[in-house]
Amino acid sequence: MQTEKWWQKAVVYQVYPKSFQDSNHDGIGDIRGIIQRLDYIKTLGVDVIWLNPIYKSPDIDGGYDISDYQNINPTFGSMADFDELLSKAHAMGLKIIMDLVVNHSSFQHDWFQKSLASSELDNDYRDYYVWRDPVDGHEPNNWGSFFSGPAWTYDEKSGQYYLHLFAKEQPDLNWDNPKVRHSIFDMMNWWAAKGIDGFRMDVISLISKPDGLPDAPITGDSIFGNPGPVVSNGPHVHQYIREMNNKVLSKHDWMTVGETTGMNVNDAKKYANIDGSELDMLFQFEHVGYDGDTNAAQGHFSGYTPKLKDIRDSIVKWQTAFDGTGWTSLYWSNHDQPRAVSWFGNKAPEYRELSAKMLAALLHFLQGTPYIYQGEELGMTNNDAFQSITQYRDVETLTLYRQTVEQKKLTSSKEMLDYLRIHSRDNTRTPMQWDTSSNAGFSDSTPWLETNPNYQAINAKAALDNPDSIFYFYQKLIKLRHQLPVITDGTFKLLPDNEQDDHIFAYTRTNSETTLLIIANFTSDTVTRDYDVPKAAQLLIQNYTDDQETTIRPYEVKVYQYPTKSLKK
Ligand code: TEU
Ligand code: CA
Repeated sequence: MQTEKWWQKAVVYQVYPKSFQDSNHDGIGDIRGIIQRLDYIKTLGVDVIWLNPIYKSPDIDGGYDISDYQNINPTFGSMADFDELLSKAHAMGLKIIMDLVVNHSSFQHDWFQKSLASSELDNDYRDYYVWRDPVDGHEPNNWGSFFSGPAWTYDEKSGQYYLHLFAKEQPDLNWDNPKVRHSIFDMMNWWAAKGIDGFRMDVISLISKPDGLPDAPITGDSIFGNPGPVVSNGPHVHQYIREMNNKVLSKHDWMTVGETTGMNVNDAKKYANIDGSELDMLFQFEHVGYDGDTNAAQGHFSGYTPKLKDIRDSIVKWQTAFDGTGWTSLYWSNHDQPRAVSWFGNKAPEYRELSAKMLAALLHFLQGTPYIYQGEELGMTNNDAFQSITQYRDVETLTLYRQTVEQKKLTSSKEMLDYLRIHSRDNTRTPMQWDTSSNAGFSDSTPWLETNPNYQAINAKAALDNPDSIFYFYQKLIKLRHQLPVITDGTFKLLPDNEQDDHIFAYTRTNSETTLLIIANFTSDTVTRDYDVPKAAQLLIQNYTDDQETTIRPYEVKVYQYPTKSLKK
C-alpha cells in the first residue's frame, strides 16, 4: 500500500438533509437543523459528513435535479447557513463532502433554459445538452429512462429530442463539449475555495455517451432498451475524469467517491486506481443488488430475499481484488436503498438490535471506507405504515407505480405496495427519529414524508440512554478503526469451508502484528461451528452478553483479536 491517505481511516456519516432535522417549522429538514445536530454526529465518532444535494433545485428527484450549482435551495437555508455549518463542523474536527450531480442538471438550470430557447440551434448553450433529430418520426434510439418511460423528450419548438437518462426534468449534460467540462470544473474549484473536503459524484460512470448513441438491449417485456450497459464506462469517461483530476481534484486534499452502476471489478479499478489519477473510491451496487428478477414488470421491486452466498461472494470478490491495488467503499444502505436492518437483517423485535449489530460489525471490519446512512446507527427500519401510494413522494416509486399498476396493469396495486414497503427509496427517506415527541422530534409541523410510527421505541434519545444500544456499538466500531491499523491495512481472507455456508460469514484480517477473526451469523438459526480460535485470542466485539464458543446463536457476531504469531490451540 502507498502512503496512507486520511480517508483510508475515516468513517463517513451520510446526512439526507430533507429528513434530518427541521429548524424552522415547515416540516422539511434544513441546514440549521444539521448545525443543531452536529454534537450528535460528533458523539458517534465519525470523521466525515456526506451531504445529499442541498443546491437550488425544483426538487423533482430529491435535489438530484440542480438548477443552480452555486446556490443553496432556500428550503434548506442560505449560503451563510452553509458557511456556518462548514466552519462549525471543521472546528469540531468533522469534514464535509458534497454531492456532485453533473451527469444531468435540472431542466430549470439556466443552461437548459438557454439551450431550449435557441430556435436556430446554433446558440452557445444548445450544445450543453444532448439533442438529436427524430428518426422516422420517433425517438432517436430505443433507450428507456432509469425511472421508466422513454429517455427522450420531444421539444416542439426546435423539432428535436433531448436525452434524459432519469426524469424528463433531468436533461443529460453533453460532456463531449469542452465548455460544459470547464464550467463544471470551475464550479468545483469555487466550492473548493469555500473549503469543502470532497465530492460524492452522482452516476459518474454515465457521463460519456457512446458514439452514435446505439440502441440498447431490450430485456423482459419492456418496450425500451436498458441504456445501463450501453452508457456505463463510455468511450471518454476516463479522459474526462483525468481532466477533472488534473484541473480540480489534484489541487485539493480531498476525498472523492464516484457512484457507478453495473460496475465490475476491472472497470472499477480504472476509476479508483492506486496512482490517484482519477477518483479515490467508488460506490458499486453488486452486494446490495440481489433483488430478484430485474426483467420483471415492476423492475427491481420484488419480494425476493437476498441470499448470504451471493452477498458474501460479492464482498469476497471486491475485498480480494482491491487489496493493495485500490480502495473501496463499504455500505449497507443509502438514500436509494432499503433500510439495512429490514433488507439484510431482521426487524422482528427480538432480532432487530442483534441483526443491526451483526451487520455493522460484519461491514466495519472489512477493508475500505465505511458509510453509515443516517438512522442506521439506531437500527431504523422500513416504514410498514406506508399502505397507500398517496403516502409516497419519490419520483422513481410514483413513476413506476403509475406505469405498471395504472397504465399497463401489469401488477396489482396490493402487490406493488407490498414490494414498495421493501424497496421504495422513501423507506430510508422518512424523518430521522430523535425522540418520543411529536414527529419524532424531527419537526413540530407535518413532515414532508410521514414519520415511521415506531419512533416511540426506536429513537436517538433512547439509544443514547442505553449503554448496550446499536448507537454505542457503532461508536465502538468506529473507535476501533481509528485505533487498530489491521482494520485499514490487513489482508482479507475468507475462512476455509465458509464459501458454501448458508448461515455464517467468517473471515480474518491479518497484518504482521495482529489478526482479527470475524464470525457472523446472517440468520435466525442457531448453529454449531468449530473454528480454530487460538488460545491467545481475546473477544474484542460481541452482540450477546456471554460467549458459548461453538454455539452460534441468531444473528450473533463475535470478533476475536490475537497476535498473528500466536500459537494455535
Ligand atoms: O442514483 C443512481 C441510480 O443508479 C439510481 O437510479 C438507482 O438505480 C435507484 O435509485 C435504485 O432504486 C443516483 C442518486 O443516488 C439517486 O438518488 C438519483 O435519483 C439518481 O442518481 C439521479 O440523479
Ligand atoms: Ca425547515
